[in-house]
Amino acid sequence: MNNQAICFSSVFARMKLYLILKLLISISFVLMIGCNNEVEHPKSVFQMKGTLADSSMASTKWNISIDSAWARPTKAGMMSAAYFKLENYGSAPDSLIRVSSNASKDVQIHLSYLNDGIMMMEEQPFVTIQPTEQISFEPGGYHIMIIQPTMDLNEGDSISFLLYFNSGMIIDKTIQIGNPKL
Ligand SMILES: [Cu+2]
Repeated sequence: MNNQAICFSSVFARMKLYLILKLLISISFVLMIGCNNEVEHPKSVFQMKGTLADSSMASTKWNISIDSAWARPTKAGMMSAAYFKLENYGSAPDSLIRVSSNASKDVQIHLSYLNDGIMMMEEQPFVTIQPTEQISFEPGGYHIMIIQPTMDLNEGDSISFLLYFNSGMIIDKTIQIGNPKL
């Protein structure tokens, strides 16, 4: 191999490395957008989406249950997600508008979706549940993102959540770490 050929192949190798790096950076950027978006949602977002349930404390019977709840094990400072089945057996629609936890000061409502074969996720300002409706928060769909938990979340541990609804209802829920079905 002469000098020129060696030079050419090393440029080619560097270009490949550059492209791989670029790909990795864009993937991590997508993940960052998915998880670290701390943007406050102004009221206009609620109005834009136009589906926030119009439930007032006076007219709503608070009849929402949360079953089959579990959260992913993880280490402190990493990411976890909580899943459950939400059911509205009351007569009025309601919307889950905020979630907080003792495990992290940054807990978000997320929705995962496929975009060109890549799993993405996006913060949701709220999730509306109609009377008699069941909504499953599950891997690949809605989930509660627990960003950088302050403690290790080990299988069998429990963490607590407060789920705030548009009606004014607040559900206090203890959720176990680890999927009971696995
Ligand atoms: Cu997420």
